[in-house]
Amino acid sequence: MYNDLIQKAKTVLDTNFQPGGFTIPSKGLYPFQWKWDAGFIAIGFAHYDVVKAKKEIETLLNAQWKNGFIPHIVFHTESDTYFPGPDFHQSHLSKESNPDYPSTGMVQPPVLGFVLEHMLNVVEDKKAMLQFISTQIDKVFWNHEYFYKERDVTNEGLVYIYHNWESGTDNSPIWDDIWATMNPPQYTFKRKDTSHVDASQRPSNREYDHYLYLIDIAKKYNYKDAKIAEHSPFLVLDPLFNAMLIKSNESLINLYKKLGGHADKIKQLETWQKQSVASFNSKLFNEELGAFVHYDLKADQQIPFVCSSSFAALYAPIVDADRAEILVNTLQHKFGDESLYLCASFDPSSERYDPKRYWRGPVWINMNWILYLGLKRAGKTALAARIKADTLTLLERYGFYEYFDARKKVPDDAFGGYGGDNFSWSAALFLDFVNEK
Ligand code: 9WN
Repeated sequence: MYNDLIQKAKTVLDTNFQPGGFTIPSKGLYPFQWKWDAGFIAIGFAHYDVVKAKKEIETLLNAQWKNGFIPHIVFHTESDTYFPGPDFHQSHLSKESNPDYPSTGMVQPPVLGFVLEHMLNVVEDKKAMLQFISTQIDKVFWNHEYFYKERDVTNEGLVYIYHNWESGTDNSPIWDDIWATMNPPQYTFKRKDTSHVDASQRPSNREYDHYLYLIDIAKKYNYKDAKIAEHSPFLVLDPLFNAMLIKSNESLINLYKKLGGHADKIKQLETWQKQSVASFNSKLFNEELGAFVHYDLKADQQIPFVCSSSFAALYAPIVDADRAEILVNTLQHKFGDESLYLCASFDPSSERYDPKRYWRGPVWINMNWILYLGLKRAGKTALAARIKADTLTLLERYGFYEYFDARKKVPDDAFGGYGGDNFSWSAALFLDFVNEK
Protein backbone atom coordinates (compact mmCIF):
# COMPACT_ATOMS: atom_id res chain seq x y z
CA MET A 1 0.00 0.00 0.00
CA TYR A 2 1.16 3.55 -0.80
CA ASN A 3 4.26 2.23 -2.60
CA ASP A 4 3.99 4.75 -5.43
CA LEU A 5 3.37 7.64 -3.11
CA ILE A 6 6.28 6.62 -0.86
CA GLN A 7 8.53 6.70 -3.90
CA LYS A 8 7.17 10.12 -4.89
CA ALA A 9 7.68 11.47 -1.37
CA LYS A 10 11.32 10.39 -1.43
CA THR A 11 11.76 12.00 -4.85
CA VAL A 12 10.35 15.29 -3.52
CA LEU A 13 12.81 15.27 -0.63
CA ASP A 14 15.81 14.13 -2.67
CA THR A 15 15.12 16.75 -5.35
CA ASN A 16 14.72 19.52 -2.79
CA PHE A 17 17.94 18.54 -0.98
CA GLN A 18 20.69 20.98 -1.98
CA PRO A 19 24.45 20.46 -2.45
CA GLY A 20 24.99 22.78 0.55
CA GLY A 21 23.51 20.13 2.86
CA PHE A 22 20.01 21.50 3.45
CA THR A 23 16.56 21.07 1.94
CA ILE A 24 14.43 23.83 0.43
CA PRO A 25 10.73 23.69 1.36
CA SER A 26 9.59 24.17 -2.25
CA LYS A 27 11.38 25.13 -5.47
CA GLY A 28 11.08 28.81 -6.41
CA LEU A 29 8.63 29.74 -3.66
CA TYR A 30 10.96 28.95 -0.72
CA PRO A 31 14.58 28.65 -1.94
CA PHE A 32 16.45 28.67 1.44
CA GLN A 33 16.57 26.67 4.68
CA TRP A 34 13.71 27.32 7.11
CA LYS A 35 13.99 26.34 10.74
CA TRP A 36 10.86 24.36 11.54
CA ASP A 37 10.74 22.94 8.01
CA ALA A 38 14.28 21.59 8.55
CA GLY A 39 13.09 19.73 11.66
CA PHE A 40 10.13 18.03 9.93
CA ILE A 41 12.27 17.30 6.86
CA ALA A 42 14.93 15.59 9.00
CA ILE A 43 12.22 13.29 10.39
CA GLY A 44 11.28 12.28 6.83
CA PHE A 45 14.89 11.58 5.85
CA ALA A 46 15.44 9.58 9.05
CA HIS A 47 13.17 6.91 7.52
CA TYR A 48 15.42 6.18 4.54
CA ASP A 49 18.54 8.36 4.40
CA VAL A 50 20.03 8.98 7.82
CA VAL A 51 23.05 10.81 6.39
CA LYS A 52 20.80 13.52 4.92
CA ALA A 53 18.70 13.64 8.10
CA LYS A 54 21.76 14.41 10.20
CA LYS A 55 23.13 16.85 7.65
CA GLU A 56 19.89 18.87 7.69
CA ILE A 57 20.13 19.38 11.45
CA GLU A 58 23.85 20.02 11.43
CA THR A 59 23.63 22.62 8.66
CA LEU A 60 20.89 24.50 10.48
CA LEU A 61 22.67 24.43 13.82
CA ASN A 62 25.91 25.66 12.24
CA ALA A 63 24.08 28.94 11.65
CA GLN A 64 23.31 29.46 15.37
CA TRP A 65 24.10 32.93 16.71
CA LYS A 66 26.47 33.80 19.58
CA ASN A 67 23.56 34.11 22.00
CA GLY A 68 21.99 30.73 21.19
CA PHE A 69 19.41 32.17 18.77
CA ILE A 70 18.56 29.94 15.77
CA PRO A 71 17.22 31.95 12.82
CA HIS A 72 13.98 31.28 11.00
CA ILE A 73 15.62 31.39 7.54
CA VAL A 74 19.27 30.75 6.76
CA PHE A 75 20.26 32.20 3.39
CA HIS A 76 22.89 29.58 2.51
CA THR A 77 22.80 30.46 -1.18
CA GLU A 78 21.70 33.41 -3.27
CA SER A 79 18.33 33.39 -4.98
CA ASP A 80 16.17 36.07 -6.53
CA THR A 81 12.93 34.07 -6.34
CA TYR A 82 12.04 35.08 -2.75
CA PHE A 83 11.23 38.37 -1.06
CA PRO A 84 12.29 39.57 1.50
CA GLY A 85 15.80 38.16 1.18
CA PRO A 86 19.07 38.79 3.08
CA ASP A 87 19.35 42.40 1.86
CA PHE A 88 16.12 43.29 3.59
CA HIS A 89 16.64 41.33 6.81
CA GLN A 90 20.28 42.43 7.37
CA SER A 91 21.08 40.07 10.22
CA HIS A 92 24.58 41.56 10.42
CA LEU A 93 23.01 44.52 12.29
CA SER A 94 22.93 42.32 15.38
CA LYS A 95 26.22 41.96 17.21
CA GLU A 96 25.05 38.48 18.18
CA SER A 97 24.60 37.28 14.60
CA ASN A 98 26.71 34.59 12.96
CA PRO A 99 28.96 36.33 10.41
CA ASP A 100 29.27 33.18 8.31
CA TYR A 101 25.54 32.76 7.72
CA PRO A 102 23.29 35.61 6.54
CA SER A 103 19.86 34.98 8.02
CA THR A 104 16.70 36.60 9.24
CA GLY A 105 16.62 38.15 12.71
CA MET A 106 13.59 36.21 13.83
CA VAL A 107 12.91 32.67 15.02
CA GLN A 108 10.40 29.89 14.36
CA PRO A 109 8.75 27.30 16.64
CA PRO A 110 11.32 25.37 18.73
CA VAL A 111 10.81 21.90 17.26
CA LEU A 112 14.40 20.62 17.36
CA GLY A 113 14.29 18.92 20.78
CA PHE A 114 11.40 16.67 19.86
CA VAL A 115 12.73 16.22 16.32
CA LEU A 116 15.96 14.72 17.70
CA GLU A 117 13.98 12.37 19.94
CA HIS A 118 11.68 11.37 17.08
CA MET A 119 14.66 10.67 14.82
CA LEU A 120 16.10 8.39 17.49
CA ASN A 121 12.78 6.53 17.71
CA VAL A 122 12.53 5.84 13.99
CA VAL A 123 16.09 4.83 13.05
CA GLU A 124 17.41 1.27 13.25
CA ASP A 125 20.88 2.15 14.50
CA LYS A 126 20.05 3.83 17.82
CA LYS A 127 23.65 3.83 18.97
CA ALA A 128 24.89 5.83 15.99
CA MET A 129 21.97 8.27 16.23
CA LEU A 130 22.55 8.79 19.95
CA GLN A 131 26.19 9.50 19.18
CA PHE A 132 25.08 12.12 16.62
CA ILE A 133 22.61 13.61 19.10
CA SER A 134 25.40 13.95 21.67
CA THR A 135 27.19 16.28 19.22
CA GLN A 136 24.14 18.55 18.65
CA ILE A 137 21.99 18.50 21.76
CA ASP A 138 23.82 21.22 23.69
CA LYS A 139 23.11 23.67 20.86
CA VAL A 140 19.40 22.99 21.23
CA PHE A 141 19.64 23.36 25.01
CA TRP A 142 21.45 26.64 24.49
CA ASN A 143 18.66 27.76 22.17
CA HIS A 144 16.10 27.10 24.94
CA GLU A 145 18.31 29.06 27.32
CA TYR A 146 18.18 31.95 24.84
CA PHE A 147 14.36 31.80 24.84
CA TYR A 148 14.05 31.80 28.61
CA LYS A 149 16.66 34.54 29.08
CA GLU A 150 15.67 36.89 26.27
CA ARG A 151 12.04 36.18 25.36
CA ASP A 152 10.32 35.72 28.71
CA VAL A 153 9.63 39.38 29.49
CA THR A 154 7.04 38.71 32.17
CA ASN A 155 9.23 36.07 33.88
CA GLU A 156 6.52 33.48 33.86
CA GLY A 157 8.08 30.79 31.69
CA LEU A 158 6.26 31.78 28.48
CA VAL A 159 8.19 33.18 25.54
CA TYR A 160 6.98 35.88 23.20
CA ILE A 161 7.12 36.20 19.44
CA TYR A 162 7.46 39.63 17.85
CA HIS A 163 6.49 38.76 14.30
CA ASN A 164 3.79 36.65 12.68
CA TRP A 165 6.51 34.81 10.71
CA GLU A 166 7.95 33.63 14.04
CA SER A 167 4.70 31.75 14.72
CA GLY A 168 4.92 29.67 11.54
CA THR A 169 1.18 30.31 11.08
CA ASP A 170 1.89 33.45 9.14
CA ASN A 171 -1.32 35.14 8.12
CA SER A 172 -3.66 33.60 10.65
CA PRO A 173 -6.75 35.76 11.39
CA ILE A 174 -5.39 35.79 14.98
CA TRP A 175 -3.18 38.73 13.97
CA ASP A 176 -5.95 40.83 12.39
CA ASP A 177 -6.68 42.83 15.53
CA ILE A 178 -3.00 43.63 15.98
CA TRP A 179 -2.76 44.85 12.38
CA ALA A 180 -5.72 47.12 13.14
CA THR A 181 -3.64 48.89 15.84
CA MET A 182 -0.85 49.64 13.34
CA ASN A 183 -0.58 51.93 10.39
CA PRO A 184 2.59 50.97 8.54
CA PRO A 185 3.83 52.89 5.51
CA GLN A 186 2.98 51.51 2.11
CA TYR A 187 6.17 49.82 0.97
CA THR A 188 7.33 49.74 -2.61
CA PHE A 189 8.48 46.21 -3.23
CA LYS A 190 8.11 43.41 -5.69
CA ARG A 191 6.27 40.40 -4.33
CA LYS A 192 7.87 37.14 -5.50
CA ASP A 193 5.51 34.64 -3.88
CA THR A 194 2.58 35.60 -6.11
CA SER A 195 4.61 34.78 -9.21
CA HIS A 196 4.73 31.16 -7.97
CA VAL A 197 1.29 30.84 -6.34
CA ASP A 198 -2.15 32.29 -7.12
CA ALA A 199 -2.60 35.53 -5.14
CA SER A 200 -5.92 34.29 -3.73
CA GLN A 201 -3.96 31.70 -1.71
CA ARG A 202 -1.41 34.15 -0.25
CA PRO A 203 -1.47 37.18 2.10
CA SER A 204 -2.48 40.58 0.69
CA ASN A 205 -0.03 43.40 -0.15
CA ARG A 206 -1.28 45.40 2.81
CA GLU A 207 -0.55 42.46 5.10
CA TYR A 208 3.01 42.41 3.71
CA ASP A 209 3.37 46.11 4.66
CA HIS A 210 2.75 45.08 8.28
CA TYR A 211 5.21 42.19 8.05
CA LEU A 212 7.96 44.44 6.63
CA TYR A 213 7.32 47.23 9.09
CA LEU A 214 7.79 44.88 12.06
CA ILE A 215 11.15 43.85 10.64
CA ASP A 216 12.14 47.49 10.18
CA ILE A 217 11.39 48.18 13.85
CA ALA A 218 13.56 45.23 14.89
CA LYS A 219 16.33 46.46 12.58
CA LYS A 220 16.14 49.96 14.00
CA TYR A 221 17.15 48.41 17.35
CA ASN A 222 19.74 46.08 15.78
CA TYR A 223 17.63 43.07 16.68
CA LYS A 224 18.12 43.61 20.43
CA ASP A 225 15.46 41.54 22.16
CA ALA A 226 14.85 43.90 25.07
CA LYS A 227 14.35 46.82 22.68
CA ILE A 228 12.06 44.82 20.42
CA ALA A 229 9.97 43.85 23.45
CA GLU A 230 9.67 47.53 24.32
CA HIS A 231 8.89 48.90 20.88
CA SER A 232 7.24 46.22 18.76
CA PRO A 233 3.45 46.62 18.42
CA PHE A 234 3.36 42.84 17.93
CA LEU A 235 4.24 40.91 21.10
CA VAL A 236 2.37 37.67 21.51
CA LEU A 237 2.43 34.50 23.61
CA ASP A 238 1.56 31.83 21.07
CA PRO A 239 0.11 28.50 22.29
CA LEU A 240 1.69 26.56 19.41
CA PHE A 241 5.13 28.08 19.90
CA ASN A 242 5.10 27.57 23.68
CA ALA A 243 3.70 24.03 23.41
CA MET A 244 6.57 23.18 21.03
CA LEU A 245 9.05 24.60 23.55
CA ILE A 246 7.55 22.52 26.37
CA LYS A 247 7.46 19.37 24.22
CA SER A 248 11.10 19.96 23.25
CA ASN A 249 12.06 20.52 26.92
CA GLU A 250 10.59 17.10 27.67
CA SER A 251 12.52 15.52 24.80
CA LEU A 252 15.79 17.16 25.84
CA ILE A 253 15.32 15.77 29.37
CA ASN A 254 14.67 12.26 27.96
CA LEU A 255 17.67 12.46 25.64
CA TYR A 256 20.07 13.80 28.28
CA LYS A 257 18.97 10.95 30.56
CA LYS A 258 19.70 8.43 27.80
CA LEU A 259 23.11 9.99 27.19
CA GLY A 260 23.96 9.86 30.91
CA GLY A 261 25.38 12.68 33.09
CA HIS A 262 24.23 16.25 32.36
CA ALA A 263 22.53 16.56 35.77
CA ASP A 264 22.73 20.37 35.75
CA LYS A 265 21.06 20.71 32.38
CA ILE A 266 18.33 18.26 33.31
CA LYS A 267 17.68 20.19 36.52
CA GLN A 268 17.52 23.48 34.61
CA LEU A 269 15.12 22.04 32.05
CA GLU A 270 12.88 20.70 34.81
CA THR A 271 12.81 24.10 36.51
CA TRP A 272 11.84 25.87 33.27
CA GLN A 273 9.31 23.18 32.50
CA LYS A 274 7.48 23.48 35.82
CA GLN A 275 6.93 27.20 35.46
CA SER A 276 6.09 27.03 31.76
CA VAL A 277 3.45 24.35 32.22
CA ALA A 278 1.77 26.19 35.11
CA SER A 279 1.68 29.52 33.25
CA PHE A 280 0.56 27.94 30.01
CA ASN A 281 -2.47 26.50 31.81
CA SER A 282 -3.31 29.62 33.78
CA LYS A 283 -2.64 32.31 31.18
CA LEU A 284 -3.51 30.75 27.83
CA PHE A 285 -6.61 28.72 28.61
CA ASN A 286 -9.95 30.27 27.70
CA GLU A 287 -12.76 28.63 29.70
CA GLU A 288 -15.53 29.99 27.51
CA LEU A 289 -14.00 28.68 24.29
CA GLY A 290 -12.73 25.45 25.87
CA ALA A 291 -9.35 25.88 24.22
CA PHE A 292 -5.92 27.49 24.51
CA VAL A 293 -5.65 30.87 22.81
CA HIS A 294 -2.99 33.46 21.98
CA TYR A 295 -2.16 36.25 24.44
CA ASP A 296 -1.45 39.80 23.25
CA LEU A 297 1.18 41.18 25.65
CA LYS A 298 0.79 44.75 24.35
CA ALA A 299 -2.97 44.84 24.96
CA ASP A 300 -2.50 42.57 28.00
CA GLN A 301 -5.36 40.31 27.02
CA GLN A 302 -6.17 37.02 25.37
CA ILE A 303 -7.01 36.91 21.64
CA PRO A 304 -10.23 34.92 21.82
CA PHE A 305 -10.21 32.74 18.69
CA VAL A 306 -9.79 29.01 18.24
CA CYS A 307 -7.39 27.69 15.60
CA SER A 308 -5.36 24.52 15.10
CA SER A 309 -2.62 25.95 17.35
CA SER A 310 -5.15 25.83 20.21
CA PHE A 311 -4.71 22.05 20.47
CA ALA A 312 -0.93 21.67 20.09
CA ALA A 313 -0.71 21.41 23.89
CA LEU A 314 -2.05 17.85 23.62
CA TYR A 315 1.33 16.82 22.19
CA ALA A 316 3.27 18.18 25.20
CA PRO A 317 3.16 17.39 28.93
CA ILE A 318 0.78 20.29 29.61
CA VAL A 319 -2.78 19.16 30.32
CA ASP A 320 -4.39 16.84 32.83
CA ALA A 321 -7.05 14.34 31.73
CA ASP A 322 -9.97 16.73 32.42
CA ARG A 323 -8.50 19.52 30.33
CA ALA A 324 -7.55 17.10 27.56
CA GLU A 325 -11.20 16.05 27.47
CA ILE A 326 -12.34 19.67 27.08
CA LEU A 327 -9.83 20.31 24.30
CA VAL A 328 -10.81 17.20 22.39
CA ASN A 329 -14.51 18.09 22.67
CA THR A 330 -13.83 21.56 21.28
CA LEU A 331 -11.74 20.14 18.47
CA GLN A 332 -14.45 17.68 17.55
CA HIS A 333 -17.27 20.17 17.89
CA LYS A 334 -15.68 23.07 15.97
CA PHE A 335 -13.51 21.28 13.39
CA GLY A 336 -14.92 17.75 13.19
CA ASP A 337 -17.94 18.18 10.90
CA GLU A 338 -18.06 15.17 8.57
CA SER A 339 -18.12 17.44 5.51
CA LEU A 340 -14.61 18.62 6.41
CA TYR A 341 -11.23 16.96 6.55
CA LEU A 342 -9.43 17.41 9.82
CA CYS A 343 -8.02 19.83 10.70
CA ALA A 344 -8.77 23.30 9.34
CA SER A 345 -6.17 25.80 10.53
CA PHE A 346 -8.83 28.27 11.69
CA ASP A 347 -12.29 27.96 13.23
CA PRO A 348 -14.54 27.10 10.22
CA SER A 349 -17.56 28.75 11.87
CA SER A 350 -15.79 32.14 12.14
CA GLU A 351 -16.37 35.02 9.73
CA ARG A 352 -12.61 35.19 9.37
CA TYR A 353 -12.35 31.64 8.02
CA ASP A 354 -11.10 31.45 4.42
CA PRO A 355 -10.82 27.88 3.06
CA LYS A 356 -8.23 28.75 0.39
CA ARG A 357 -5.94 31.32 1.87
CA TYR A 358 -2.70 30.17 3.53
CA TRP A 359 -3.16 29.99 7.34
CA ARG A 360 -6.71 31.39 7.38
CA GLY A 361 -8.42 28.00 7.03
CA PRO A 362 -6.61 25.34 4.98
CA VAL A 363 -5.29 22.08 6.44
CA TRP A 364 -1.51 21.85 6.98
CA ILE A 365 0.26 18.49 7.20
CA ASN A 366 2.67 19.50 9.97
CA MET A 367 -0.22 20.65 12.17
CA ASN A 368 -2.10 17.40 11.49
CA TRP A 369 1.02 15.46 12.49
CA ILE A 370 1.30 17.38 15.78
CA LEU A 371 -2.41 16.95 16.50
CA TYR A 372 -2.31 13.26 15.60
CA LEU A 373 0.50 12.59 18.08
CA GLY A 374 -1.27 14.79 20.63
CA LEU A 375 -4.54 12.87 20.32
CA LYS A 376 -2.66 9.60 20.68
CA ARG A 377 -0.92 10.91 23.76
CA ALA A 378 -4.33 11.82 25.22
CA GLY A 379 -5.60 8.30 24.51
CA LYS A 380 -8.12 9.52 21.89
CA THR A 381 -7.45 6.75 19.41
CA ALA A 382 -10.58 7.12 17.27
CA LEU A 383 -10.08 10.81 16.58
CA ALA A 384 -6.35 10.21 16.09
CA ALA A 385 -7.15 7.54 13.51
CA ARG A 386 -9.47 9.95 11.71
CA ILE A 387 -6.90 12.71 11.49
CA LYS A 388 -4.32 10.26 10.14
CA ALA A 389 -6.77 8.86 7.58
CA ASP A 390 -7.78 12.39 6.49
CA THR A 391 -4.12 13.37 6.09
CA LEU A 392 -3.36 10.36 3.91
CA THR A 393 -6.53 10.92 1.84
CA LEU A 394 -5.58 14.54 1.16
CA LEU A 395 -2.06 13.62 0.08
CA GLU A 396 -3.34 10.81 -2.14
CA ARG A 397 -6.07 12.95 -3.64
CA TYR A 398 -4.01 16.06 -4.40
CA GLY A 399 -0.29 15.29 -4.04
CA PHE A 400 2.40 16.90 -1.88
CA TYR A 401 1.00 20.42 -1.76
CA GLU A 402 1.78 22.97 0.92
CA TYR A 403 -1.81 23.22 2.23
CA PHE A 404 -5.26 21.84 1.44
CA ASP A 405 -8.91 22.79 1.33
CA ALA A 406 -10.66 21.28 4.36
CA ARG A 407 -13.92 20.92 2.39
CA LYS A 408 -14.39 17.39 1.09
CA LYS A 409 -16.49 18.81 -1.73
CA VAL A 410 -14.61 21.74 -3.23
CA PRO A 411 -16.37 24.20 -5.55
CA ASP A 412 -15.69 23.86 -9.28
CA ASP A 413 -13.38 26.87 -9.36
CA ALA A 414 -11.07 25.42 -6.70
CA PHE A 415 -8.58 22.57 -6.90
CA GLY A 416 -8.07 21.67 -3.26
CA GLY A 417 -4.27 21.45 -3.09
CA TYR A 418 -2.82 24.95 -2.60
CA GLY A 419 0.44 26.91 -2.24
CA GLY A 420 3.74 25.32 -3.26
CA ASP A 421 3.81 21.90 -4.92
CA ASN A 422 6.40 19.22 -4.13
CA PHE A 423 6.45 20.67 -0.65
CA SER A 424 9.09 19.05 1.55
CA TRP A 425 7.41 18.70 4.94
CA SER A 426 4.22 17.28 3.37
CA ALA A 427 6.39 14.55 1.82
CA ALA A 428 8.53 14.08 4.95
CA LEU A 429 5.65 13.69 7.38
CA PHE A 430 3.77 11.43 4.96
CA LEU A 431 6.75 9.07 5.28
CA ASP A 432 6.50 9.28 9.05
CA PHE A 433 2.76 8.56 9.00
CA VAL A 434 3.02 5.52 6.74
CA ASN A 435 6.10 4.05 8.41
CA GLU A 436 4.61 4.31 11.88
CA LYS A 437 5.30 1.17 13.91
C1 9WN B 1 7.73 33.00 5.77
C2 9WN B 1 8.56 27.71 4.58
C3 9WN B 1 7.66 28.64 5.36
C4 9WN B 1 6.99 27.94 6.56
C5 9WN B 1 5.91 28.81 7.18
C6 9WN B 1 4.93 29.20 6.07
C7 9WN B 1 5.68 29.97 4.97
C8 9WN B 1 7.13 32.02 4.77
C9 9WN B 1 6.47 32.82 3.65
O1 9WN B 1 6.68 29.14 4.44
O2 9WN B 1 6.20 31.18 5.48
O3 9WN B 1 8.41 32.33 6.76
O4 9WN B 1 7.21 33.48 2.92
O5 9WN B 1 5.25 32.77 3.47
O6 9WN B 1 3.87 29.94 6.57
O7 9WN B 1 5.26 28.11 8.22
O8 9WN B 1 7.96 27.62 7.52
O9 9WN B 1 7.87 26.55 4.23
